[in-house]
Amino acid sequence: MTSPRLSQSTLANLTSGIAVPAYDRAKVTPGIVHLGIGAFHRAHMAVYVDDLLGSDPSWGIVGASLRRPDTKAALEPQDGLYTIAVRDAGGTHPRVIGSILSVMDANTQREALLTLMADPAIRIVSLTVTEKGYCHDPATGELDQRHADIVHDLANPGTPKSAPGMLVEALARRMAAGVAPFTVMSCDNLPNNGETAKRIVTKFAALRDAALGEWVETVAFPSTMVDRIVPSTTDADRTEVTGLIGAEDAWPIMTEPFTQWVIEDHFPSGRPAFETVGAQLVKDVEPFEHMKLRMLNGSHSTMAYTGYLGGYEYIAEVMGDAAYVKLIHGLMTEEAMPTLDMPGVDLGAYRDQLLERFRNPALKHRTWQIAMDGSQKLPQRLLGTIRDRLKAGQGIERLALGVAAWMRYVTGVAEDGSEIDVRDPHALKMMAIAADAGDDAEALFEGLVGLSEVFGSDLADNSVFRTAVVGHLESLFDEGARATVAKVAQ
Ligand code: CS2
Repeated sequence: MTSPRLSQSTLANLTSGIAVPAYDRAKVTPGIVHLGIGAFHRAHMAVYVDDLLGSDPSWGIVGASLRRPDTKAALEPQDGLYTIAVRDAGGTHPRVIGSILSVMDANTQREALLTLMADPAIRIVSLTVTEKGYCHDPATGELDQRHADIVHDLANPGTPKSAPGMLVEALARRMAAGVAPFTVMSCDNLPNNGETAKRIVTKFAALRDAALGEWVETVAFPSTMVDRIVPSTTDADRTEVTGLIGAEDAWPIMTEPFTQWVIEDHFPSGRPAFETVGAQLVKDVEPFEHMKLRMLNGSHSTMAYTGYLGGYEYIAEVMGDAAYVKLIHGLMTEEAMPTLDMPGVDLGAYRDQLLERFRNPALKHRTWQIAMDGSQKLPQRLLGTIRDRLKAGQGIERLALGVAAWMRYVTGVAEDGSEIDVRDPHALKMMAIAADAGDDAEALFEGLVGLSEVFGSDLADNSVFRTAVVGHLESLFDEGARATVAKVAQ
């Protein structure tokens, strides 16, 4: 028997005991537009908002996708409803989320989306557009004015494609109509994500028009530190969730029990009472961002490249290899933690909790998924830590292995000679560099370190960095990832 589709009208007939929205969805009105309605947003912010709509229904979310229409196609027949399925060793625990009122596809509904973003009812525009969605230079955090979408949006400001272009056009319409700006809340894994978003968006606005640039200077861009591990949903997940809830969900979200959200409390146009649903509202998010990017994400990227090369498909499998665990424990303890200044936070306990989360056997988190977009991720995950340590004359052996494994990975050829599907905005450029270098570690390092948008101009000339990374690269080529990890972990 096929199950009915999850929707407002089938909500009452789900398997008994499944948690569903406890508030009247008909009373919820939009207060937030979210750009980049991917799995992460639906496992994180949309859940916090779901928790608070019962006490304040004026903060419903309208989600928008800037690239692919598939989320809209999945959620529209479901009236925006979807399941989050929390997985741990004890099983899969489903809950239906109702905070997303509708989803818009920016490519086909651009004008309607801009009109909504300009509506005074919208007081927050939040973002999970991934690192590359900011159209910036990851090494400096500045707007990349040569980016094809930015060139397009400056020439066609009324029909923008990029996130900065959409934000600025909506803000321009608010300015023209005498409507106060919305607050822009970045929820991406960027350092100082609020400040970074502000720098990029105000630059774009100023390039459009000086007066607009000045007005955008007054917009609030609070920083946030977001954390929840969210692997991509598979067909097997869809089948499992459909069986559990008794209705077909075209796009459930699979996640872990842990969730964290630290938010800079700067919302002049108002905000939901996020603190009542588990978020931490603070004055300065930066230390939390550093801690998370350097410890969680730095470990993740290192495990993704060394793990993929070593033949491990999932993070939990990597964690089954004692040498890898030792490497990651050492990377956090010896190399990342000493660079962090977190009074009142027990970093050792934070590390141990991360190792436990990475071990979650029920979470099928692919190394390949985390390996994506490394050129956008390396600067804040590994290179900042490396710079701090080099300045202090401290060792970088494990961090340098993360960088070397990335360089080895982007050659596009695995250890068994099979092709690696390298997903990265610079993939073509990097694979051309790799093809020229062959298996000459020095030449590969030389070519890739020349990507100044990733490495800036300082690291290429640093002999300690060069020696460490080239040494690891030679070992990766000659002995393979598992043997190299075992050696470096010692
Ligand atoms: C991961 C992150 O895919 C990746 O690059 O490192 O998405 C990670 O799972 C989240 O930042 C956890 O909060």
